[in-house]
Amino acid sequence: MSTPVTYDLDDEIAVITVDNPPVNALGHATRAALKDCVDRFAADETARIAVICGAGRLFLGGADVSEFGKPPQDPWLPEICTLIEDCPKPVVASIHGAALGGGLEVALGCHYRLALPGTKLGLPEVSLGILPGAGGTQRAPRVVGTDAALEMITSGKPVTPEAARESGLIDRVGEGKGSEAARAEGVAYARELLAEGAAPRPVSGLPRPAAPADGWDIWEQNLRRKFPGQVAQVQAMKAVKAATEMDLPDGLAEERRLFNELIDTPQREGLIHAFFIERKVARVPGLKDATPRDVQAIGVVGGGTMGSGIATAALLAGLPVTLVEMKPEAADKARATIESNLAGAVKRGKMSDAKRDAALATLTTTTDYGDLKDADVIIEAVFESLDVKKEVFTQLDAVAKPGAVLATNTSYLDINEIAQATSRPADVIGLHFFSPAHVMKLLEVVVADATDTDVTATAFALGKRLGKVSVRAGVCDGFIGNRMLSHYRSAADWMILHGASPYQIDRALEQFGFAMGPMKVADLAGLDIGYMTRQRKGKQPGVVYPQWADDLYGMERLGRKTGRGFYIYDDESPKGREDPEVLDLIAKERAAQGVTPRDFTGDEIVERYMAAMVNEGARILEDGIALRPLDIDVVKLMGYGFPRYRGGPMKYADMTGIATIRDRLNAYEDGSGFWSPAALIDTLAAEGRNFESMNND
Ligand code: T1G
Repeated sequence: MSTPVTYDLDDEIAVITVDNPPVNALGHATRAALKDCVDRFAADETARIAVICGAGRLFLGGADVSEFGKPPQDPWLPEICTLIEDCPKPVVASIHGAALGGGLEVALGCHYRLALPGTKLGLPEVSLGILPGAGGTQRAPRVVGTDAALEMITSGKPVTPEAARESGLIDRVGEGKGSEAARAEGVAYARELLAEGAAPRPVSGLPRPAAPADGWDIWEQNLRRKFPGQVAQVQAMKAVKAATEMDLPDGLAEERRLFNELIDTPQREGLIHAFFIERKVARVPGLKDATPRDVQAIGVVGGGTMGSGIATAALLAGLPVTLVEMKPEAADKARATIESNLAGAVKRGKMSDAKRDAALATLTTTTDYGDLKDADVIIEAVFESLDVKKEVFTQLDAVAKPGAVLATNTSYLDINEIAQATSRPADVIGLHFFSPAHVMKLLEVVVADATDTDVTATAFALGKRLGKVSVRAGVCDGFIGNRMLSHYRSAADWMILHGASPYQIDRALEQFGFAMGPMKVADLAGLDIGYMTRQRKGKQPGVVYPQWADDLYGMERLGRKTGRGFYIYDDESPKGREDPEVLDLIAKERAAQGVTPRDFTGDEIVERYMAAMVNEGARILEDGIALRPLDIDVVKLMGYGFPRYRGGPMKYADMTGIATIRDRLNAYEDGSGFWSPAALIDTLAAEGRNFESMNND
């Protein structure tokens, strides 16, 4: 078994290389081998200086996240960082690709630091519900100052090598890219340091950092506002505060104490779950041996908001686009929208001016379907009408080259019917983008009955190229995300009819962690969207019909875009204020249905809402619309504002207890059937299993 850390000499320079693919995570074996190599360097009389670098695509990806929740094994990472720092001979960190979390903390234990261009340098631990636990909260403030360290640690955002050099986090930006260049640059730097007679320069020798300019109270207030309900950020701030009040050894002990408090929190469990499923979701059961088709050019039909957004996403990924619209002026309007989208990307630093110009040079807007003849994937994004889409696909069938993938962006229509409008149903698939399509990362890949597995594989490969997190879904009304949304929105309607106010529901769910409550979301999307859906679906047995929402539509109160919906939006209250007339509409409907309203607590609102969400998720699994619970979690986390630190609705159910969810549903059931638990929930509860046990199926 090869060692995960190697030691070799380049003259008097010891080169310690971490080689633990895929990301040089500092798991137990790697930590033990790294410690052995540092000890060997200290004892090696030939070696006068050491360089630590990484093999493969990056320096060090941090602690091994899969070890969290298990008993920690020594040597512990903080000890290794201190061992390096206390080394009697200088140690250089030569960084490429990424130095994240414990990876950057190892570098901070070194005496000199170099990074190659394009390297990500960060302390992202709070995004996992923890804090830098190997000295980062103590050493970073000493090196870059308290304010810069607080920003880096509480945001979790990486910095560039150039910014790191400016702040003093690193000493120099090297040249080249990749592990070989990192080694060469590190050795050259070490040789320079030897020539200068450089001595070890431990961070522990730096003075204790000062308190932040704004003071701790302001920092804490800001963190609680920016990260509502989350605990890691304020806890990390407390660790940095210890750095300003204690000597390094005591500060390290306080950091360890604060770190250990976070390790056992539900938020750490939820965030780690989210981290892993966002990667696992792409490994779709049954797709392993499928071969994606080659994609060099994209066609888009329809230049409205979605079509232009999809075209923008393809251009951002360097793919040429041919966009077809019905009329020249519509095609021109689509081009203008795309240009505006790309200008926004340049403004956000996602694209250079030159790349934007080059991308636009590969955009063709036309009214001639024949111009789609060379496209490898054609994505339809026209009006949500089955007849219109079937007509479009008939035309595509006539012009698309053999083997071209024909995709529809429909958000709920039957893709099997659309596929049957062509002579090549095996090449037809759904690519459900979320608006704005060039920004939202979620992509539902909707597999129809006849879709070939290599077409599905092509869709996932395209999604990855577009920077999306793709989730496989089956064909039904609303696929995964919108089908669930429809059901838990009806749970909210049930509660409104029986006494809860829409504003109380929003408050309870925002307190639970949703960025926006369902009524605010509806006002933002436009109440006409919900109205159209209800008209399409009609009244369903056992499901409360929100007549008050239809009344608002009839009053042309469509939400933000008309200044009034569930809330009133005006200069006095730009974020919306409650509307007594909405409560009157609801009271009228309760009276019409003979319902006597009762009080609801915030807890009951959340528990009913979540029980309904989980219940529909279980039915989606029973119907095979989602293959695994993790697919459902990813959809809700990436596309519907579900609080990330709870890991997703199915993770929430596991952490709550499946039997508890079942018992709640049974207690709620009022004879309408709306609340009765899905068979899968009964089965899992009876077998003592949970949804996680289905994620490996
Ligand atoms: N531990 C374990 N596995 C990891 C990992 C990690 N830190 N990072 C990535 N992986 C796995 C990942 O699940 C995937 O597995 C594969 O590696 C490739 O990942 C003490 C306590 C490094 C920028 O937060 O940001 O240090 O799906 O697809 O796009 O204070 O991975 O192939 O089976 O993302 O090239 C802090 C997390 C940990 C970094 C590379 N470190 N990782 O991106 O590859 S906490 C992080 C990343 C800590 C200390 C604390 C990215 C990457 P699979 P990938 P990539």
